[in-house]
Amino acid sequence: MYETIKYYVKNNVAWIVLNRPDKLNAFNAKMNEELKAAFKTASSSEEVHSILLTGEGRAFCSGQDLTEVDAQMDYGNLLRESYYPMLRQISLCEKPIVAAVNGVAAGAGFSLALACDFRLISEKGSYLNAFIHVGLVPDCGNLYYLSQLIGVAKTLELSILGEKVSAQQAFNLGLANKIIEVQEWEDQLTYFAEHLASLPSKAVALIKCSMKAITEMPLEEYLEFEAQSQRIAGQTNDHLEGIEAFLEKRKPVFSGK
Ligand code: T3D
Repeated sequence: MYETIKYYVKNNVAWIVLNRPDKLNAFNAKMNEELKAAFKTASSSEEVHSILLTGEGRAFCSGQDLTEVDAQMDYGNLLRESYYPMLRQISLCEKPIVAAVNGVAAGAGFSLALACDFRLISEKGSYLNAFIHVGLVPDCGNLYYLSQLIGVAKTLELSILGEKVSAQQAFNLGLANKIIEVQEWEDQLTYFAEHLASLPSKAVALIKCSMKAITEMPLEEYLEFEAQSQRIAGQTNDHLEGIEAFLEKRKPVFSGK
């Protein structure tokens, strides 16, 4: 049984629900591990033809749990050991994966939605490339996926300014396949995932594999570059200040050091 997520299969769809609502479904090590296990199970199950990932409560995922980071930590290693195995499991999956963005998707939670094949966003949903607010660089493949979806200029804007992207803006940018009204949320996302599950699985898998072949090699190189950058960013005073300010619920004052 899982502690930090829910997992069940219905009508050939594996539902994976991030389940730490008190922390807006922030990632901790356990959730990373369980998410990886759930994607592995869904990937290998004959019963499962599509996967739907969403969040319990009012958020999709608020990124790394900031109450569990330690200033002494090597973030490069944390990414390599905890996040990348989970992301690789997603990348290896031949079945279509839908991120159902029910609320805010921030930091690594935004990256997680970007790593999926489809994004359905609730009219209450939003994206936030929050890394800059805690003095970090976007990680978990964020810039890699984001620049493929929306281009370099918009990626830079979202990443450096760190402004919230509403559901409508996300749709206009191409970061959502569909906006869903709140009262239709459950029905529409179920319909979408079950429709995907009903498509020719092999053809769907081959399309996914073809897309991956285009990008796989550079991603490995990029992830290593990203891990190095994050290690450096994680050692700055501005990162410490960002974390302290977040925990103290005040505006951070960055020094550029
Ligand atoms: O390699 C490494 O490990 C580094 C990796 C980094 C990857 C990252 O993801 S870095 C970015 C981490 N995420 C963030 O910086 C986002 C932080 N959260 C927010 O900015 C805001 O919470 C949101 C914009 C997501 C939502 O705002 P709002 O006003 O709707 O909710 P809130 O009041 O801020 O949050 C509600 C509760 O959730 C609150 O707890 P409380 O006061 O009710 O007890 C808040 O502390 C908690 N929470 C929200 N996000 C996180 C969190 N707790 C821990 N970690 C979080 N990321």
